[in-house]
Amino acid sequence: IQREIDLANALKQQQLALFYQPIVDVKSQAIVGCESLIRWIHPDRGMIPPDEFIGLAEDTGLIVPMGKWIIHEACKARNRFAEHIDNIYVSINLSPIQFESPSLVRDIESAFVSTGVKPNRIYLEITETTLMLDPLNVANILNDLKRLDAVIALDDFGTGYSSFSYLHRFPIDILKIDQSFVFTMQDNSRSKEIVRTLCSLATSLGMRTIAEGIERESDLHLLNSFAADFGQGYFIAKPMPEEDFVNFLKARS
Ligand code: G
Ligand code: G
Ligand code: MN
Ligand code: NA
Repeated sequence: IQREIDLANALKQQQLALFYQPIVDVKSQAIVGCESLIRWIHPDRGMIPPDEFIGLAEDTGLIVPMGKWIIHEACKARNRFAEHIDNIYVSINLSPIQFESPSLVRDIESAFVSTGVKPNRIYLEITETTLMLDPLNVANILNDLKRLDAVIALDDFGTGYSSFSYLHRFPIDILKIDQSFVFTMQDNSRSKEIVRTLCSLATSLGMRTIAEGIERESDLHLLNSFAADFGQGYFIAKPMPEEDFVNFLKARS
């Protein structure tokens, strides 16, 4: 219960911060976007990673107001980043619990309107878990979000149930290939074929691909040979505070 109170206070007392990890075009290595990733900067315990509090936020429902804050912050940040890279996008992770909130579409629309952000420069990352939860409700919400002109990315693809039916039942624009395949693709021929095949499948279906977990330059070269579109990973940069990310953009633009 103490942690629950702490987390509720964290939101009120501005102890939450978004970090940003750059995403590049695999071929040119130019920055095309970034993923926003939440951190809790605790006054006593220092930086707490999301794996240690998103679950609690979901169980208590706090993820809904927290998610609203994240969406708003990420939209504002996108406008600041666009001063350095015109067409940059920011992706936002959405929890399955946020899809149970009747106000999700309204909250996102109101963030778009109040920040004036270009909706197609906001990518919304969902997981297979969200799609399984309540498929009809989620399909309706995703269609509404597409009507707002947001972009939908399916995160961690390949780690959940990975049903191919997801790819035609839901309006998915982008397939994010999970890092577990990318880490191992140079040493494991099956991982490599899975990555190659997912790139080609996505392209055939008119989706773009983002490969996660690029840790070596040679990963980028291999992904380029598979015609992967975008990539992110420690080889390019780790998630970083906004100020560092802006400096990173300045140095690279
Ligand atoms: O940043 P890091 O790699 O530690 O993130 C760990 C996990 O936390 C990832 O699965 C990521 O999707 C999740 N996560 C990070 N930021 C957010 C966020 O803003 N909202 C939600 N719902 N999940 C997030
Ligand atoms: O689940 P999701 O894809 O949203 O989470 C992304 C997580 O992966 C973040 O916690 C981020 O810090 C982490 N991450 C990003 N790039 C790399 C990488 O190259 N290697 C490793 N080990 N983790 C990464
Ligand atoms: Mn993600
Ligand atoms: Na992922």
